[in-house]
Amino acid sequence: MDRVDLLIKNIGALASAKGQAALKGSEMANVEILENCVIAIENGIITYIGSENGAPAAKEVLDAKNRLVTPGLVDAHTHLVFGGWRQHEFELKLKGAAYLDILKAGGGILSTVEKTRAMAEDELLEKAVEISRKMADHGTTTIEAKSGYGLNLEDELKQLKVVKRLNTETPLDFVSTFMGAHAVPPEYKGRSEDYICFICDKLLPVVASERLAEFCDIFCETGVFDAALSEKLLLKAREYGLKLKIHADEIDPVGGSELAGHLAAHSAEHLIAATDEGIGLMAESGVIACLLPATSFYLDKPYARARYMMDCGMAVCVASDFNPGSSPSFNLQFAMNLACLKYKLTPKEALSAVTINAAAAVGLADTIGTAQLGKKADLVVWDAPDLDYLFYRYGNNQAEYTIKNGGILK
Ligand code: IZC
Ligand code: ZN
Repeated sequence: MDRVDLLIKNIGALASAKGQAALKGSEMANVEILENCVIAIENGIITYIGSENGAPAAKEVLDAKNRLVTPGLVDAHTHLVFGGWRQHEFELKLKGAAYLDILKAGGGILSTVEKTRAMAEDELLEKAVEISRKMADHGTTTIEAKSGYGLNLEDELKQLKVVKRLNTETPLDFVSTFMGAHAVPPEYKGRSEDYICFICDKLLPVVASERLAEFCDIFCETGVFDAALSEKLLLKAREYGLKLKIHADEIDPVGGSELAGHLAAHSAEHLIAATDEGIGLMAESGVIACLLPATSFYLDKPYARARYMMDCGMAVCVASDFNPGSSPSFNLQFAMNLACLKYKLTPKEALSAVTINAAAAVGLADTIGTAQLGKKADLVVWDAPDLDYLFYRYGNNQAEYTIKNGGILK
């Protein structure tokens, strides 16, 4: 018999959910722990999980040394491709300037737009490749990445092309989200409706025909885009075949979660200020709650009501929201700690939130998000003996090995 490509042996505990769909509410605790096992990988796919006795011979063996293995982390919400950083706003923020006030004054997202427009596609790519490498070092194997720092035809397409190239020029998988409606650009100051019309008429058709995105997202927020404009854009995006995401009620309850429910959006993001009614509507229509606790931490805001959403039957996903403003950390492990400490998720529930539910949030639950036969061999060997330990420690990178499509990246 031919030898398989890779055998991970001496796995102390393999922790993984099962299945090909998001886990809702109490189902999120359905994580199985298999002790003392091995995993065989062929052509990037998991082909054997079980005892070492029955395992196939392998060309390469990785010794997990009795540590914990989980599916690779899926970061289902990032603004990965951007120019510059925003350290010049840090003191302002420490002195009490609010996120939306900085944006209103032409800073925040708009300061990143200026720097992103000024960078060439290749430079943006180089920066994103470098960051994605570090994300993989921290256990992340699939990344959703949004545009939204171009805010004109040329620079939005430039960002989306970078995401497309990341897929071919790095070992990781990227899911592309078009977020031209991230802010009102200076050229359209005070004319948000005209800008949405521009996106609908000029940008969306190109994004769709060049197949540059799978999802469309919008920042539905006070002073950015209201619920009516958000609905207009998202309905148009759906006509073009894009799946829908919505930054809903991050800071103020402006009808974003209700809209997500009415539209049966694929996912709704943030939801810090979501109302009971909005949560009820989203639960009814199967919207995935993509929660971003590192942003609550960094903006010093309340934490989304994850447990309530789960009690209402929603599937909760947790992501980093990595971006240069409200969450300048790509370390998904920190968001996982906060999911336990602030949302009060158990380690099993929090693991589901960053694996199977995150995979579902980016439309990939059939191929990633669990360690199961036939799924992609995206795995992390943690410097941890068990799942509780992984979530209880914080502040240091606990990923020992990151395996993507059967290849050892770290
Ligand atoms: O660059 O500030 N919330 N968009 C909506 C962001 C945060 C990213 C940013
Ligand atoms: Zn975001």
